[in-house]
Amino acid sequence: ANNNPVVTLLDYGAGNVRSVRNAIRSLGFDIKDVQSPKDILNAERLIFPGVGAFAAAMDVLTQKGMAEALCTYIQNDRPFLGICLGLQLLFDSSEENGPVNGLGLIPGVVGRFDSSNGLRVPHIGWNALQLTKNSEILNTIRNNHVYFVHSYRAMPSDDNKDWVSSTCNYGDNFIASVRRGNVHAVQFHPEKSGGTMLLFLCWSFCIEKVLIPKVFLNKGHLTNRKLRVKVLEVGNASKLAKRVIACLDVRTNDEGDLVVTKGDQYDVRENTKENEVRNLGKPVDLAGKYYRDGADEISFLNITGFRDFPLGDLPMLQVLRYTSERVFVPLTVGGGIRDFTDGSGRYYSSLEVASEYFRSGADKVSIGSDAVYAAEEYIRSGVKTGKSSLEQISRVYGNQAVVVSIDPRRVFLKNPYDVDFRTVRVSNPGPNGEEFAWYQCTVNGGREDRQIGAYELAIAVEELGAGEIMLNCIDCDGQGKGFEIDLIRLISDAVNIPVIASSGAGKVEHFSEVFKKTNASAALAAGIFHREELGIGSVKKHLSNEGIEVRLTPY
Ligand code: 1PR
Repeated sequence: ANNNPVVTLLDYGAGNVRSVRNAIRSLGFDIKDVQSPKDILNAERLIFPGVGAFAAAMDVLTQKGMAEALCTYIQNDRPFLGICLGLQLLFDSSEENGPVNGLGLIPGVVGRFDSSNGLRVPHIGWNALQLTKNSEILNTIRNNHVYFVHSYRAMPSDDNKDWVSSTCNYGDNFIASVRRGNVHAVQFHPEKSGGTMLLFLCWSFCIEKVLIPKVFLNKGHLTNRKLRVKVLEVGNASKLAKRVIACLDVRTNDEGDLVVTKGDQYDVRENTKENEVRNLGKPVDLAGKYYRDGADEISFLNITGFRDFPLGDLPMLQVLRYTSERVFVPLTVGGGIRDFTDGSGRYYSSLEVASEYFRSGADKVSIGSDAVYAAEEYIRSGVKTGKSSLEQISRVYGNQAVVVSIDPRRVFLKNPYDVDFRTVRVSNPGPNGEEFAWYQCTVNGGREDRQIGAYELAIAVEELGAGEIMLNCIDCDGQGKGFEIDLIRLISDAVNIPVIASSGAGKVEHFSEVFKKTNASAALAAGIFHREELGIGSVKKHLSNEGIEVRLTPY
């Protein structure tokens, strides 16, 4: 018989709660799923990880009679933890596709972040908390960054001040967490906030009963007390941190094994007689290592997805499943997200492909080629059809779940008016003294050039619903000579969504350079991490020494 404590999970089927499940299990709890309102009323501890849109969630809760049960449960001060939408639903109402009524337990209206002053929305990344209430749980993590991803938020007011336990500053001070008695809710994602935040999940349910799951203790190399001290020591959080992302380009090698590979300007084959696919390790192992080293996010790119059908590629789904059981920071997966008809004539929509990735543990999907086609069509016709993969996935899962990966190549120009695309004056002139360049988008892993610039693409995909841009540069990929600053500055100034700078990192100074000279929100690297030339910890330490705020981890 299993004596693990049980957590009841309210998963109303509107989206992916896999990461919450994984986090709860990793803490040594068993999970009981809510099937009926009675299960809510009988729960010993209830976690409500709200996902999807506010209105849809309220509809389901009301239809299933769960809204009433939830109100009763919370009003009776039973142990409760709401996460993200699970916090927002407690308020009076939301402006998301509304106004829509919420559960009405906390006074206030949930509104959208105001992006009119250039604030990047969604708010994605690791930010700091300001405690407004003394709470043992929050005290423990007070100096550490926690992971947020949302476009809507509730604001503190006189009417709800009894509830608010912490705020976070992003544009303005919004409510990061509420607490009253045994009822907790957080706007951030403890399940995605690294090891520190697992403690939050754990303690918010156990501390009163001093029931720290054994599994957790056995796993950690520190006792809770020591860990607590350690956590407090390293914390320095004061604002939104710049993110450091490890990227794993994944493909099947010639023996049929899924391996992490890495190209030079997108060529992943060794310069040998056999011309084999470069093999830098196993995807799940490497992801785990980068997580422990302090990566703020992990990206998997299925780099042959444009020609192979990803749902036929079960190992990739398996990689996501295993990784999401061990890695508690956001996971992005890309490659092959588009409509597809397989050999037997069965049609799969891009939404089905994305849904399968989400179900397997991805938090975001990244779209490359298909986003280029959608942007071209949109620019040509001026009409949003709503049918592109980008639009459909962002409508169902929210734009924070959709990244567009841009693979441009630099084209030098003598005269900036030679092309119809946005050009830049380059910092380093071209081979024939050219002082200008435009950045031409490509598809199919850089194999085909398209008549659209990175600037035009970025603006179009933001309008079509992208929540973030992963900005590669084929010329710099694998070269270790630094990021393409001219390009990253151009794009990060052009859009209001976060931009991830990618391609070319070779030393710690390249990371500080990109953050000092551009408005990138994150920097991504692959080769230097895989070849162990640089650790994520040393990158973070350097950034921190340079006065750039990053999330530090207690390990
Ligand atoms: O077009 O939707 O199927 O998506 C394909 C995805 O696969 C795109 O995101 C595309 O960037 C990626 N991809 C396709 N072919 C390659 C290749 O290398 N042959 N990888 C490829 C792109 C770029 C980054 C790399 C950075 C940092 N790799 O992922 O990790 O450049 O590298 P570095 O730090 O070593 O310089 P679709």
